[in-house]
Amino acid sequence: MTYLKPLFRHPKLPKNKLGYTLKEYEGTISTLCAGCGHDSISATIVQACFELSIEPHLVAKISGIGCSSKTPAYFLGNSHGFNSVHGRMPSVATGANLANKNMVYFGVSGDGDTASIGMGQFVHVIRKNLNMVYIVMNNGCYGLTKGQDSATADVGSASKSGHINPFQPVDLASLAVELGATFVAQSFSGDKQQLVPLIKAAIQHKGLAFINVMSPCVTFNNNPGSTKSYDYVREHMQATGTLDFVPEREAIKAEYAAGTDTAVSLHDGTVMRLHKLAPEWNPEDRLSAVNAMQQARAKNEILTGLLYINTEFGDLHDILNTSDGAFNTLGEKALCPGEEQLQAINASLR
Ligand SMILES: Cc1ncc(C[n+]2csc(CCOP(=O)(O)OP(=O)(O)O)c2C)c(N)n1
Ligand code: SF4
Repeated sequence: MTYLKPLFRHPKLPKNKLGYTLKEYEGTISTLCAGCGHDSISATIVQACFELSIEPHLVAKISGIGCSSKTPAYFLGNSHGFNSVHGRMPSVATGANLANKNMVYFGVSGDGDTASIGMGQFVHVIRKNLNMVYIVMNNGCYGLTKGQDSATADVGSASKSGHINPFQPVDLASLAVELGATFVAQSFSGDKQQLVPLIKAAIQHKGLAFINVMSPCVTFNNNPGSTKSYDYVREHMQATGTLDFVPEREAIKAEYAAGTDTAVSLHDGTVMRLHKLAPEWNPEDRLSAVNAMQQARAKNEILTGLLYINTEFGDLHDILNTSDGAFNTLGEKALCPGEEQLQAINASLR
């Protein structure tokens, strides 16, 4: 059996600015269960990268362990990928990013991978504002190891085995805002219309862009009584607003009503236009984001869309004042500044 997709493509398939079709952004055939939310998220990443005309060889996909962490094999087959260790995606991504800042980084994780074994790494990568898109495919269970409750499972939620979770959930989006994340969004694998512009904006954001995506596990946690099932998520989604992503130099075509609309300029000149549905919420104000999330939680709603953004804060490279080029492009002189410099450093430390 082969997992490679056939190379044949219709000659009239639409092409992006680089002359690539959507196919150039796909990966191998998925081995996940049919209907798994994670596959829809992979398709959304493919769509976002195609629409932004990103060079696939300038993308690195790093993941941990889990069904979710397997997905980088199923998108961007022409990009770099590293399937690391359970919960350790952030530190591997940090190393790669520090060695080469001129790439787009996708960190792919699950709720088990991030909210349990990887919690420490999640916390610190946010503090460091690493320039990457951090996606959690959140199904409230450990899909790969047969559906045990994860730390994001809601209290009182029932899994397919009938087990009722007795513990309070970890709310990853609220935690990310609390820790100082500079871009926090929440979405649903079944809402491609919302997720594509969110991923595009996250790619353009300079700093850590965290997206918590509800992604139902059809095999172990899609039953009545589960709060991470397709039916439950669809019924309880409450969008903060709709989002338009306007690439640099492209005219803004839509009409925006004053008062309910906000434009956020990203570092590279691209603009996010938000049509707000929650009037008291301001995506650039941390307190109002926290408020909106708490209120949604009290009503058992899942707040989706962009929740918070801060474009003022520098990423890890700015904080550390790192060199401009990737390590592999630095010559001997830059890498080995010589005896005199070494003596000066030693002297300064005595
Ligand atoms: C150090 C270590 N501990 C435990 C495991 C077993 N394990 C593999 S995947 C996983 C949890 C996966 O859950 P999640 O991250 O939510 O991903 P999903 O499969 O649900 O997409 C666990 C506990 C492991 N691989 N390595
Ligand atoms: S077990 Fe669940 S999470 Fe894993 S592939 Fe199947 S549906 Fe997806």
